Amino acid sequence: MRTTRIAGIAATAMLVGLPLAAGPASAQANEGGELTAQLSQLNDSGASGTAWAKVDGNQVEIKLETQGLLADAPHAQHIHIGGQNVCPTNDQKGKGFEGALQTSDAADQYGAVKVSLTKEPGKTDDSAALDVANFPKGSESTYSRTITVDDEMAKQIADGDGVVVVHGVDHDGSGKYDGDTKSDLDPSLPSEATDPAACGELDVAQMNMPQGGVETGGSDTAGMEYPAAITLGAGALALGLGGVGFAATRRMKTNR
Ligand SMILES: [Cu+2]
Repeated sequence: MRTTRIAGIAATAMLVGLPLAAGPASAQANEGGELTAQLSQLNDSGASGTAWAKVDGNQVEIKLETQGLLADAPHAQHIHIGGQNVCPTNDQKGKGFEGALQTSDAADQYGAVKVSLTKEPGKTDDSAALDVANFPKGSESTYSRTITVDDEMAKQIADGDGVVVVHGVDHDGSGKYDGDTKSDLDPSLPSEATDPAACGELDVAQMNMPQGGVETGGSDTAGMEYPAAITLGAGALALGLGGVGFAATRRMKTNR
């Protein structure tokens, strides 16, 4: 029994070794420079969105579509970098109105503002983080701009460390930014104007991975495992590999 199990694990390692050696290497390099993000609501804002970015040298081309935001109000939007480079969850509480999450409450998760996604002619560095006049306004928007960043930021974004955060939440349903709670970013503003409404992690797009799969070549196993990894993502890949190990163990038992 023990021999069988060890043999099963060894077989799993062999099967796993091929796709893993090729997959992450090509993903980390992010040769295509493309990233995508699905934005989901924070603070029960009802907002959502999608983002796509392409890093080419020091140029970051970014498109961002948002829905479900407070109508007729400006919405600050940024690429944050730092912390754990992740989004908080919708139910996460903070120091704001009735426990609302304020921007700084989740700084250890998504880091600081690094790129301000303003429209022309707004500046795009962190000094423009609250450049209200140049951010998209309204419940939904389609934003597109190519922004120049420094080497470090370009690398971090390309590596998947960027987090897109859209701000502005009408907690009390009054239809505008108001209330007694002051913004943690600028005490002259109500906190509603700057509280985070939606968040999405910019992950390396998987589109160019099939080429890497072909390059490993030669093995039916790599050919089978690789498309599964692309379609289902890393989490499912881990589950799939567990299944392979189980199947291998079963098969060896049967063979005895
Ligand atoms: Cu932000």
